[in-house]
Amino acid sequence: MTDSGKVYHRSCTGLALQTVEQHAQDQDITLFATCFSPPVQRVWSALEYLEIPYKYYEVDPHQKSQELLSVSPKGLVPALMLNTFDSPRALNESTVILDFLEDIAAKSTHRSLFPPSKDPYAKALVRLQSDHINRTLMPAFYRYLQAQGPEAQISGGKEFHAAIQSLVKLFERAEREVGGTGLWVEGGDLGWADVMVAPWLFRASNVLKHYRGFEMPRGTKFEAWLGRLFEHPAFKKTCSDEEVYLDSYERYAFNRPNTSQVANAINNGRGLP
Ligand SMILES: N[C@@H](CCC(=O)N[C@@H](CS)C(=O)NCC(=O)O)C(=O)O
Repeated sequence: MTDSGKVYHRSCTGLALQTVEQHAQDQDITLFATCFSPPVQRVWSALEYLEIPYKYYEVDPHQKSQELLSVSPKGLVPALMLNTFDSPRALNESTVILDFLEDIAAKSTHRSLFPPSKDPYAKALVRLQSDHINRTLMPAFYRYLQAQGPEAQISGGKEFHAAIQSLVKLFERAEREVGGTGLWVEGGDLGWADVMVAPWLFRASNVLKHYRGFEMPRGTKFEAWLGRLFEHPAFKKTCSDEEVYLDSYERYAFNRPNTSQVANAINNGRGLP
C-alpha cells in the first residue's frame, strides 16, 4: 500500500449528516465539531443519548480560526460554546465536557450514562474502565496506526489487542461485582465507558482493518457487546460513511509529518494532547 495523498474530510456524510441537518438551529449549546474526530464523537453521542439540545457546528481544527481558539485554547475539537452566559463562555476537553453534560442532564432531562443504582462503587468501576481507555487503549490505537514497518506494526497490533482485552476484563469484573455496566450485559443501555471507547473501536473496525488488517478480538460476549454498541442509535446517528474515516486517517497510517497534535505526541513519546 502506498500513500495516495488523500486529505481529511470537512463534512459529515450518511447518518451523521442527517443528524447535523437536524441540529442546525441555534441552541444554548453549540458543539464545535469535526466530522472525523473521535473525541468529538464521544461528546456528540453523549448529547444525543442525554437528549440535550445543541447546535452542531463543523470546524477545521487544522486551520485554527480565532473563533475556534476562543472556545478551545489549543485549537482542539470538541469544544462547547455556552450561549446562555451574558458574554458567551466555553468548555473544551471531551472528558470534561462529558462530566458537564451529565450534570446538565441530571437537572434537565434526567438521563445519565452512569449505572442507574447510583452506587458509588459501581460508578468507581466505570471510572476505572474509562481511565484505562484514556491512558492505555487510546495511545495504543495511535501507536499502532502510525507504526511504520512490519515489526512495529506487529507489536502495535499486539499492544492494541491487549488493551481491548484488558477493557473486557474490567467489564467482566463489573458484571461480577455490580451486575454489569453500560451495554456489556444484554438488556443494559449505553454507558459512560461505552461512549468513551466507541469512537476508537469503530475506527479500529474500519481504519485499522483497512490500513493494518486488524481483526477485533473474538468471543461471543465481546462481539455481542460491540454489535450493541455500534448499533446503538445515539452512536450510530453520529457515524459518517466509511470513506470519511478511511480518507481522513490515511495521513496517520503513513505517518505524514505534522499530521496533528496527537500524531506528533505519539511520535515524540509524549502524552496525548
Ligand atoms: N484531549 C482532547 C483531544 C482533542 C483532539 O485531539 N482533537 C483533535 C481532533 S481528533 C484535534 O482537534 N486536532 C487538531 C490538531 O491536531 O491541531 C479531548 O479529549 O478533547
